[in-house]
Amino acid sequence: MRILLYRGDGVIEAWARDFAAELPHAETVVWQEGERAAPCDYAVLWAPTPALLDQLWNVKAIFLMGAGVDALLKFGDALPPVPIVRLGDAGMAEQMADYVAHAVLRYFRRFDDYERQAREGLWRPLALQDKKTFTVGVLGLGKLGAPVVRTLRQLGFPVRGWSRTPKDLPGVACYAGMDQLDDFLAGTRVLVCMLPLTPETGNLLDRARLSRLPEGAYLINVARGALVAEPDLLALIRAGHIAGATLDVFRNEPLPAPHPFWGEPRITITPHISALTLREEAVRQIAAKIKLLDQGETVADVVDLQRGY
Ligand code: NDP
Ligand code: OXD
Repeated sequence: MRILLYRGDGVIEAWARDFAAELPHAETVVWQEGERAAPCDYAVLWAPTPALLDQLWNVKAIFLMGAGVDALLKFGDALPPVPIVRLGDAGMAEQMADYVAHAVLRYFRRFDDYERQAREGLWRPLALQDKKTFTVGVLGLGKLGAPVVRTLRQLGFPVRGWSRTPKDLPGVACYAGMDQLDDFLAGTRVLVCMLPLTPETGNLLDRARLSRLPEGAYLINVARGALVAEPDLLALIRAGHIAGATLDVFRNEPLPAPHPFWGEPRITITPHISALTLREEAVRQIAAKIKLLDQGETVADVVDLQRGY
């Protein structure tokens, strides 16, 4: 069996070493731009070029080194007609839960305000907010969203969730579909975005939808920047309707130097790190799926091209 490896954004050698350890009978081939790929059974990649995709029409499956598939699906008709398999959790859910819990607690306990006060030399206790009414709403209840919801419940927050298809999660008020989105937003104090970027979800959080949130609501986006209409968010923060945001993802990454988000103190910025791919866990998961496919079995996390995730 031959496995082609490629990472458009970084080093691949350690991946090749780990695959060799997990699948000792497989030959791993690191593809370089400008090369003609040797015939391969599987490709494992991230951020491919059109030239690479063009050479993958005969592989049995393409595996992604990440959870989001938007950057691959944008190739449309140029995509090889083979199954595309993304990572399912692979250690990312715990990181997401840590990140979101931190951001929610930081806003709930007013640590931003205390930091500002400390810089001004102010010793001033602020009113404690009421946790019973401090509802956190999570958009997206999938491999990453569902564990985040569980963590928020454990922290004692009222939690509501929104997905495409109806869900039944213990202790969570579940909403589904566009028809229920406005109601979901109207009762959400902190909105956490964990949706895939698809033709249906792009710009979902525009001025109209963000305005449905109650005054003083807070946004945490750990999914994809293009889910949010950035100028609308900024305008609503400046108008005081949205209290602030913690953003890990942006329409253009790295966030360009002159972007107004950089200068807005109510926006906390991190560089797309809320859940990093853990190489060893990812290789273990992909290798296990390759073994299953090779035995003619089905695997989880195959992307549905119609849905776009
Ligand atoms: P999943 O595919 O497991 O879950 C997606 C969830 O979104 C599902 O609950 C799905 O609903 C819901 N959804 C999709 N489309 C719609 C829609 N039109 N309306 C309502 N709900 C919808 O994805 P993951 O949880 O694994 O990952 C989510 C996203 O997180 C990834 O797509 C990626 O963009 C982002 N990500 C970001 C990282 C970072 O470091 N910032 C790292 C990893 C991922 P249903 O359950 O009904 O299908
Ligand atoms: C992913 C990501 O989708 O890193 O895995 O954003």
